[in-house]
Amino acid sequence: MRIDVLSIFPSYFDGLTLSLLGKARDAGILDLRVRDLRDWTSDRHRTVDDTPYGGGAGMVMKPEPWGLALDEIARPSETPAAERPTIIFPSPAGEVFTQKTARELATREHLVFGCGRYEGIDERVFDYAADLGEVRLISLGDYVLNGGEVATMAMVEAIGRLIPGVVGNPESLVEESHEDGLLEYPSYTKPASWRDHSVPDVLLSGNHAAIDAWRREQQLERTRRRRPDLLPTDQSSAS
Ligand code: 6GU
Repeated sequence: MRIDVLSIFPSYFDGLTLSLLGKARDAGILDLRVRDLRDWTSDRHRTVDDTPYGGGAGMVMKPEPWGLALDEIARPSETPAAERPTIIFPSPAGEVFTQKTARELATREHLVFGCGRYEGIDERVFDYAADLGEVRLISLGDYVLNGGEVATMAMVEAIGRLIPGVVGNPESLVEESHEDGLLEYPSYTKPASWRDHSVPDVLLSGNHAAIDAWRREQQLERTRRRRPDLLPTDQSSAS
């Protein structure tokens, strides 16, 4: 998979060279390219923002650097078979990113992330990008960050670890929170008793059917308690 990131703070993404994703890059499974949006400016100050038409607080990202950058990065490739890129703009005004979104995007050949700052990007950039690929505005959740960089890092990590070969043991992908629509069960390791807290007896029993049943019940119980919104609504008790 190829992932291009456009940002005015490319050094934010240095962390993606660490750990699993760094290994995936070294192994050639993930071709991650981080680019500085200011490389597509031509004025002395490398300006990427301007005041908003109609007034209002803050600055808006100018369309011109985005247009030039997308022309270079998202333009249909010379390879005729290659699919059009999926162009993602992290935005608190977008659809909410979930494990389902990550699974869907992990099947793509080429993702482009456009990280906005300030009050946002000139709306025409999204229209223009739609001529080059599939455009998605995606939010991490209902809170506000200062820009798209942290959101992009979260999405690249969630997507990247689903690419075959990135996570060594594919079984560890299956047993996680959200993969089966429930929160994951609690995990314990040695010692069996630690500072007066002991590991639940069933996990020491060697009875695998009982362990499976206990883990399932724990998943349901903590999902009911912490994230009832994840459970199907009970039609039978509807008034
Ligand atoms: Cl994707 N961007 C910004 N700026 N804030 C956010 C967000 C994204 N998701 C949640 N808050």
